[in-house]
Amino acid sequence: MDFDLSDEQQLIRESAREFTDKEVVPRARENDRNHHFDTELVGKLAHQGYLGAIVPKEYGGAGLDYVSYALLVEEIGRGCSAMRTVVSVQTSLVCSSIVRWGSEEQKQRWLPDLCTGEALGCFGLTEPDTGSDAANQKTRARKTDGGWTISGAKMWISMGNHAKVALIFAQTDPELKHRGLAAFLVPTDTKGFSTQEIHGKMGLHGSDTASLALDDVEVSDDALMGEVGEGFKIAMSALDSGRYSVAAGCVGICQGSLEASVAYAKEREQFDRPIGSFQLVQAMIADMRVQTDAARLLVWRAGYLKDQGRPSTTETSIAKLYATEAGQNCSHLAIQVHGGSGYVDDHPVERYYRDVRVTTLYEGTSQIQKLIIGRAETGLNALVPS
Ligand code: COS
Repeated sequence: MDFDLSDEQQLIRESAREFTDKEVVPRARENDRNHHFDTELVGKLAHQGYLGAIVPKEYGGAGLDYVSYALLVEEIGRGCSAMRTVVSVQTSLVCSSIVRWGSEEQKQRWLPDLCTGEALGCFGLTEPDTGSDAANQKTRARKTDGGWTISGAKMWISMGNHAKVALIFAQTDPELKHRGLAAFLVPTDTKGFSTQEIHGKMGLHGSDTASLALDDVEVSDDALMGEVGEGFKIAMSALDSGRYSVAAGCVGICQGSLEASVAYAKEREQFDRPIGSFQLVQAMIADMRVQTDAARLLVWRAGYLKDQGRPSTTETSIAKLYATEAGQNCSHLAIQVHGGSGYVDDHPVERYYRDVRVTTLYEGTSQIQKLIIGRAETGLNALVPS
């Protein structure tokens, strides 16, 4: 077993750290306060090659391995979860799906623009009545001469208001259940496609979140990605990458919580001593360190399996479950270390605490991850009680 990163991976990590400290961190608080989706910063992420980092070079990506991808996602996640969400959705949910399932024509059409940030993509799986039960899509796709007509609604869609292409999952034949689903690459300027911004989120204020409406949206046959009936597999394989990316982002929140707490505990004095010299404060710091390390190693293990082309669904769920829960614990502890100062946005920990909350919900709740892990461990399906 080799826990060392290669020289190239170390370089990727260092440059992502530098980029995050120089470009992402200074804007994070204001973007959060102003609920501003920072498209200029998205352009900088793209310029760094962080959108589509795992896309092969021939399609405009950086051609990175999954462990390297985790390193850069961790750094962006330490800086700002709203920007990390852009990287995760664009790269893992949209680009990686097109790389794996798209036709050559679809790859040529979308990947170069997605990698340069010329186009943003969104992932249209969740619906107002369809969350954990992802196979139960109400959106319908009806075959027409030379194409498809799609109607339905999607909910909680990151980047939905800015995307040029939406990966839409729709049912073609309800009798077939999950085997009737199909995936479509829908240009968002198609007639009948509209979006609305979702307001009132607890966190991720710098992220764009939308509901989508598809009202008899007509697309040609070349919008269909994969075969009819492969939609559910496409969605699940996208989530294998998306959950990994969310987990890596949460390692960034853990690391950021730890670093902010160590710095504050050394500087803040009470009883004529830095609070970091108190055992109970060190206990909190130790808890953060342990959870950060454990989360990171679980992410790297899942990445190692992905890089080898080996099955990684269970290990990805383990990493996602642990890292998202660790992110909540660490940001919670970090506020405790900061005391009253942690309750306002002078320090990043207040934002970490709000931003991390969604990560045990989106891309599969913690409960869904436990059911996937439990099924793998026992061979018994407890997903839907019979
Ligand atoms: N990659 C490729 N295919 C997969 C897969 C994966 N990771 N996981 C499952 N599949 C395939 C299975 O092989 C099976 O194929 P067949 O039809 O050929 O047998 C099919 O998909 C159905 O799989 P499974 O039986 O596991 O589906 P279940 O209905 O039992 O469970 C859960 C599906 C609940 C795990 C799934 O719906 C899920 O992950 N829900 C959460 C959805 C989610 O994360 N939403 C957030 C959206 S993004 S914000």
